[in-house]
Amino acid sequence: MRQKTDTPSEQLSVIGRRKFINTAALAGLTVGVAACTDKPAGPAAAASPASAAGHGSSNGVHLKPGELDTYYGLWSGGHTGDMRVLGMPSGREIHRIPCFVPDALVGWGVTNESKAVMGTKADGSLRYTVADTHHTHASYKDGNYDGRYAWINDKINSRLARIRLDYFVCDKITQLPNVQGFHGIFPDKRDPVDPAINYTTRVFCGAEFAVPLPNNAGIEDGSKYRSLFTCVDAETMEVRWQVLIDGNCDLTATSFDGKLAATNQYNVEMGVKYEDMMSAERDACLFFNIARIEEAVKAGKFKTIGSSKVPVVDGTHEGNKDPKTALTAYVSVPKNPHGVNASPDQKYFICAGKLSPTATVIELAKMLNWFDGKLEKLDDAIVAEVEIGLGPLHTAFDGRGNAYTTLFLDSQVVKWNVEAAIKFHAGDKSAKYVVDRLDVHYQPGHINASQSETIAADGKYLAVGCKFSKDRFLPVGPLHPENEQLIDISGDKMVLLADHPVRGEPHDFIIFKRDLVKPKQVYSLDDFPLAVKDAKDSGVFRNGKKVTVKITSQAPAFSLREFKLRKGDEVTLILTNLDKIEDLTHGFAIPNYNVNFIVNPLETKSVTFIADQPGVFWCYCTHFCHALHLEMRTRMIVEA
Ligand code: RUQ
Ligand code: CUA
Ligand code: CA
Repeated sequence: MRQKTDTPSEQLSVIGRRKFINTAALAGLTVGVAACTDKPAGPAAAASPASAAGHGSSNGVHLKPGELDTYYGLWSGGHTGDMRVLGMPSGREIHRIPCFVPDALVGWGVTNESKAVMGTKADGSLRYTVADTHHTHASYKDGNYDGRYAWINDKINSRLARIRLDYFVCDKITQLPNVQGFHGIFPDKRDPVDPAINYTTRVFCGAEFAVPLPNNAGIEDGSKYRSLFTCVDAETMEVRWQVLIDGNCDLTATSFDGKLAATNQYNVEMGVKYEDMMSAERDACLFFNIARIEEAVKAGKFKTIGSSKVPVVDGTHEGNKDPKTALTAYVSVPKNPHGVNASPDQKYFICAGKLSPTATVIELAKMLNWFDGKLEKLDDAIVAEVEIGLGPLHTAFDGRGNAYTTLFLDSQVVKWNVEAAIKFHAGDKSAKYVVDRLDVHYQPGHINASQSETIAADGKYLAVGCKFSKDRFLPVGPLHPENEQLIDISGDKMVLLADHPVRGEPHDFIIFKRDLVKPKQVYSLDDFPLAVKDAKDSGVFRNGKKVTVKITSQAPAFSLREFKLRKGDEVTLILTNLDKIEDLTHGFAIPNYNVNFIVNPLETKSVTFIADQPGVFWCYCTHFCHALHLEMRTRMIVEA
C-alpha cells in the first residue's frame, strides 16, 4: 500500500526518496505503471460506500428507478471520435453525440445534412472517418455555463466541433489551418474589452505538434518546424487569428475577465525526439494578451501562411521583449508540464508538473501587472511551486480553496489547499498544504469536479478518468475498459463512491447542474428547408435522371407504400417525421444500398444515392416506434 503522508515535511521526505527527474523520468514512468499492477486495494477501496452516507452522496449515486440525476456530464470519447453525455452522480451514459466520425445509430455520415457538417470530398464521400477527441468545454456567461454550446477537438485532423446544447447535436466543424496535433481547447469567458459581452465569443485552440510553415516547405529540418495558437469565433466557427509561437501548445486555460489565455508548453526545446523534448529543466506556461493580439490584427501587423487567409501575429520571444507591447509572455515552469487550469476564485492558473512532482500556481493579477510594465521579473507571477506527488496531470477545484490534482504515477488524487501552498512557497514551512490523498484505480489522467472551472464550483463530486482499469471489472479479452471513478469531495476526506467501466477512450469532461441546459425534444418543421410538411406532398419527382423522393413517417406507416425508380437514377430521398410527440423516432433503412438513418419528431433528413441495383427493396423502420414497428415499411422498386 502506498504510504500516506500528512505533513508537508513528511511529504517532502517521501517525495525526495521517490524523486525522479531528468533522464530517469521515462524509466520512472515504466516503473510507476508496473508497480501498480499488483497494488493491493488502498484505503479508499477499503472505505465502504456507507462511510459517505453522511453526505447523502452514496444514495445519490445509486438512483432509484425513475429518479433523475442532478448533473449532466459531457465526456470526450477519445478516438471513438464522439461526445458522451452522462448523468451524474449515477454515471449512467445517456447519449452519444456523433460529430467527427460516422455513427450507425443516427446515420451520421450517411445523411446529406450530417455530411455537410462533417465535410466531403469532391465525389461526395466523407473527407475524414477517424478522429481523436480529447477536450470538451462549454460556453460561459457571467462565469458560469450558459447552456448554448460545447466544443470538442479532433487531434488527428485538427478539427473543432461545436455541439448545440439545445438538441445535443453537432452543428459545425472547422478545420484549423497551418497546424497539427490540435489538442487543448478553452472558450473565453467574456470579452477582454467590451463589458457588455459577458459571454463566450471565442474558442482558443492549442496545437501540440510543430510543422513546417507552410507544410510543404523545409521538410527535413525539424528545428525549423513551428506551432501556432488559434482563435476561432464561437458563433461563426471561422478562424479569427493565429499566433506564431516558440515551443508548442498543449492544454489551454482562460481567465474569467477575458483578458488572458494560456497554454502549457512541454517542448520549449522544439525537439523532434522525446529525449530532446525533455532535455530542459524547465518549460513554460505561455500567456496570451487577447486584447493586444486583436489590436495587432486590426492594425494589420500580421502575415499569412501558404494559401490560408488567416492573420498570423508574432508571438515569439524575439518579437515580444517589451512587456508594455508584448502579445505573449513565457512563464517558466518545471519540466514537461501537463494541464493548465483556472481556479474558480478567478485568481490563478495552475500548471501540473507531469515530469516534475510539482504544481505551479501563477497569479493572474501579477501577469496583468507584467503586461503593464509593473512587475519586474515575469517569473515573479509564480506564487507557488510546491511538491504534490508523482506525475501530476490535471487539476479540479471545489470552490472552497482546494485543488485536486491527478497523480498519474502514484495512482492517486491529491487534495491540496492553494492559499496554504502559496504560504509554504513564501517561506512558511509550517503551512500544511496537502489536505488528503486518495488511491484511485489506476493511473488517473483527467479529473473534474462538479462546476469546477466556473464561479459556481460547488465542491460536491469529483470524477477521475483512470487510464487503466486492470482488475476492476470482469475480463473481456485483451482490451480493458477505462475506469471512471466518482469521488465525494463534500467533506474533508475524499471518499471513493463508484467505479464505472467506459468504452475507450474518454479524456476530458465537464460536470454541470442540470438546470443550466434547456434541451428540446421535438424539432420544428421550419428548422429544415427540405421539410415535407404534409403527407400529401409525398411522391416521386423526376427531372431527367435526377429523382427526388419525398416521404413522411407517422407511426406505423410511411406516406408512400411504394415508390418506383429506374436503374441509374440519382436519387435524393427526403424523409420528414410528422410524429410530433416526444420519444417517437423512426428509422429508415434501404437494404443493399448502405443506407440507414433516423428521424426524430418533426425532423427532416435526406440521403442521396445512385439506384444502381434493380429489384425490390423493402425499406423499413429501424427504430422501435409502435406495436406495428415491424410492419412499418415501404417498397423501393428499381426497374432495370
Ligand atoms: S491530455 S491525461 Cu489529451 Cu487531456 Cu491530459
Ligand atoms: Cu417507425 Cu419503427
Ligand atoms: Ca521539455
